[in-house]
Amino acid sequence: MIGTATAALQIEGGDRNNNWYDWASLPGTIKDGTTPLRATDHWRRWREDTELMATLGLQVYRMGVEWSRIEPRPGEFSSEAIDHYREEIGLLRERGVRPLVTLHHFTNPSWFQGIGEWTHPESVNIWLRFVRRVVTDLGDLVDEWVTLNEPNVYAVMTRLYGEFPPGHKSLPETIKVMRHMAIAHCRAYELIHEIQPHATVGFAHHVRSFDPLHVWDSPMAKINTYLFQDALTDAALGGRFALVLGGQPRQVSPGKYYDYLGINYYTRSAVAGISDRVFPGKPVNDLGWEIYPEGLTRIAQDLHARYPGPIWITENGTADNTEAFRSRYLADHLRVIAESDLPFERYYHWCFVDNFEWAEGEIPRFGIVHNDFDTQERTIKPSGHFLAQVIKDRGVTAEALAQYVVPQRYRLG
Ligand code: IFM
Repeated sequence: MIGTATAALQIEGGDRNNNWYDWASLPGTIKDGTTPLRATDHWRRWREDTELMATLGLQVYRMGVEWSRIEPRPGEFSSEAIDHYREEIGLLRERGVRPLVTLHHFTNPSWFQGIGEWTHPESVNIWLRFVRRVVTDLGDLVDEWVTLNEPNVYAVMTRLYGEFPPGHKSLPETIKVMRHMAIAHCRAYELIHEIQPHATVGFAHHVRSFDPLHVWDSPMAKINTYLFQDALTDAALGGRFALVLGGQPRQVSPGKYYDYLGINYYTRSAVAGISDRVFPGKPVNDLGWEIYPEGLTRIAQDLHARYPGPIWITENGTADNTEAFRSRYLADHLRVIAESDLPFERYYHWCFVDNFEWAEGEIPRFGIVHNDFDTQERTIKPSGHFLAQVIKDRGVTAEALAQYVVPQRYRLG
């Protein structure tokens, strides 16, 4: 099944109650000086967007619910926010688009941020209270869940590189955040199944290929792979916490904590000593990320060998502001999936409408639908028409290839 993915804060607009609104108000934090207050105004335009998804024939949609809207003050839940999401999800279902709901995607209510967010000793329980509420209140409409989005990216960007709020640079804090989030995932997996035994639950893991730039960089590439993603894989999927993540927590026993393997795949890194680079002369997107479709199946193969299960590509997409290569990118990634004998079940393209891309602001465009941020007018891009055609034809026909893909070229880095 094919569709698109997104996150609440990146599209909704209008919410002043979360850490990204606060962060974006500080000078120099967002490249183009924009804030998520505008985004794509999806909070008011969700009907129009949903109808557009249905027009394109999208089969599945991964969306987020915004914690700061649902629990604006600790322990106080907003029935208006819940009702809003119920209406939106209801319309998706009516239009035949199956929802997959993410329970945490990079953002926190300001009050949670204020107490130290995921470094706080009670952070897991505090978030689980929210999870319980959402799953209880939406459970008659949704039974597919992503607990957390990219805990490794969250930990590294908030606490190591300092590019996401609170902008700290501390290795012990990075580890603490990753540990707490891995515990949170395992506990949420159990909790959701307790409330909804038939639920399908996983987390969206940001994984990439780390390949050595020179032969002598091989050990470092292995170390990066382990520290950035594999230690987290073992903790969150298998409940096994290595010493680098602080050892086995009391609250989690080794076991199976996934119903699908959620993979967010974008690129590979060329590891050179302690730096992360890009292989020279390879196709790159507007942000300079290498376009390397084979990495997707390499990663999936490796993950599946250790943790067998159905594979859901919970994100895959590219920054392409001029629509120079997005259809080719789509075709190349769908091809490696189609040619693989791994159990790929879902493909969620990132993203539907161009949106607010965190510290990059509104600059990079990842959407299959163009957004004019001033007027909020949506226009389907050629890649949107291409994806719709692929869904309709249940594959890439020679005609679609000739029309959308053949004329496109990648830029080389
Ligand atoms: O926009 C992000 C998303 O929020 C998380 N995964 C990567 C995307 C593109 O950078």
